[in-house]
Amino acid sequence: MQHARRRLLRRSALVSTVALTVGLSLGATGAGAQPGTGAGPAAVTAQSTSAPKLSSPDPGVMANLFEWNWTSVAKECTDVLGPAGYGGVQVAPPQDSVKRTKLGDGSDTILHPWWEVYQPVDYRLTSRMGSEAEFKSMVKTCRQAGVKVYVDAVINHMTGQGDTSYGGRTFERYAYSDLGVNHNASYANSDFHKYSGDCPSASGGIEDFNNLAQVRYCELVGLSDLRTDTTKVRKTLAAYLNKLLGYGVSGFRVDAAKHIGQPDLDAIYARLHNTVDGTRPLWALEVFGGGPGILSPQAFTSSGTVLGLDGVKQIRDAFKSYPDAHVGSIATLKVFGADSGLTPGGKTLSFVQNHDTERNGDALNYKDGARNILATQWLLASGYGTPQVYSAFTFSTNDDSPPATADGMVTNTDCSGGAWTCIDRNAGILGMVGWHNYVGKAQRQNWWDDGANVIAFGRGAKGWVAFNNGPEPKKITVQTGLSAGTYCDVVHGKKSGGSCTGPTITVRGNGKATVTVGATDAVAIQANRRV
Ligand code: ARE
Ligand code: CA
Repeated sequence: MQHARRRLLRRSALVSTVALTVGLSLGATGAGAQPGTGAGPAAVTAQSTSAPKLSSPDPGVMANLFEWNWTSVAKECTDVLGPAGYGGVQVAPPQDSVKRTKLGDGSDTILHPWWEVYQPVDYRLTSRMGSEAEFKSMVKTCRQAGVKVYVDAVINHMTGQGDTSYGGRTFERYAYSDLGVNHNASYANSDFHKYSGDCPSASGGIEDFNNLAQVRYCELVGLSDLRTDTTKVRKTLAAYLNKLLGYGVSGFRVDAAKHIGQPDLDAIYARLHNTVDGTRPLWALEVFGGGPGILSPQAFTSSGTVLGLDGVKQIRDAFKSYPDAHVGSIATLKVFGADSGLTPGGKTLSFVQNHDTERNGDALNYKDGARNILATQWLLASGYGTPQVYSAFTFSTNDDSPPATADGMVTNTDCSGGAWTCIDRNAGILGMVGWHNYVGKAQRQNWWDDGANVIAFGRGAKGWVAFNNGPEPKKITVQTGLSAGTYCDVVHGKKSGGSCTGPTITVRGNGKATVTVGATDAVAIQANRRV
């Protein structure tokens, strides 16, 4: 008990130091995330009554435990994420969703595909990941472990199919009674763009992803598009998100943010309460690249943080494997971030893959094995964005359900059976989470590469790392920027007492070290892990 409490105190001291030193550039993000004057009258009223403007702090490294059930998320926070120094965890959409009782068209073979959760029915937290009580308890447990919780918020639309929900409610499309928030508001026809006349496409769906009105007002893959431009819908959505904030949630990944649009996003954000920590909530907007002008991820950085979906493709192309087994060239990563055309790091949630891109070919995925781990370790070392480590379930078809009961309820994560990837627990990744936290915002220096697939760099005098994406081990002699000494390789070992449980690396008086980096492997040292 005493021991656990001491550990907790130490963690929170660590977290606040990280927030102070690392949070500065994100401080600017938070300020920028405050809606501007164009947010409309509703936003202005809400803002004048809300607490003083505060920025959202740097979340630190986030694990994205996609569709882990709440009990398993809680356990992971306590057993793995907190002790390793993860600052946050992103969880799947927790609101009540469609529960399919029959298959769709002929191509449809899976009754409870993973994507059921993206079809809200109401805002009670009765999902396939667990009950409202389990959700609340998970948030509490994670926070006690020093891990903040970020929720995937599905607020652009309601369901596109089905008639019953995990919470046992029945509905018809465009008529969802008793939503469970905002005095049990309901949605009726008049709350959907289908009936507002704003959608210009013939089919009522988004036929052209470059057409502004279609993107905002038409239906994304046939999902009932909410009139987020009305005060009633904004109030209802804000009531849902404020309920989550009240439970201790620290912010949101906003699903389909491109389809809500900046003015509506700003107006909804202006209605949000502060987090229980007294800061503004994280507002991480899902905007796929490719759209012109106002539809581009860059154009959403004035409304919040954005997901690094273009970065995912650059990482894939540098490492390469999926789907054609070719090796790319990680020497290209000397330039990565705003200088390679991506959104600025301080405004970006960066990752190697998420649940869409691991399936659509845009990204490396768990099937790339060591190469995927290597890329994740590189991301943690790069200093770009707020890095997420994606950890989910294995699949053979794009629609596969996570491991679940016949009824669709997700079963507890079992990291031994091969059904879950548990990448967040990989020992080398855990080592790099600690390394990332230790080097903080230290500048990259002493870049070295072989022109192909071996790279090395330091972060100030605090840490040094090398990656080999090639098929053979490679011996390199390079400047590390660290002072002379023998250091524990935190990718393959841990410092325990005065020694390292894995290999060590010796830095000579001139700062140079001679190191062999294994094939598809990394090594990393940090100034506070000297043996
Ligand atoms: C399912 C069925 C559909 C059915 C629908 C409604 O698959 O056949 O019509 O239900 O009944 C996820 C799944 C969908 C699923 C949906 C609802 O991926 O297959 O539909 O859940 O259950 C665009 C959007 C972007 C969106 C992607 C998928 O801009 O916001 O499409 N991503 C988020 C989530 C998804 C989720 C949804 C949104 C919906 O991350 O997981 O869908 O909540 C170009 C464009 C992009 C476009 C991209 C598509 O790059 O520029 O804008 O992304 O193509 O690849
Ligand atoms: Ca919309």
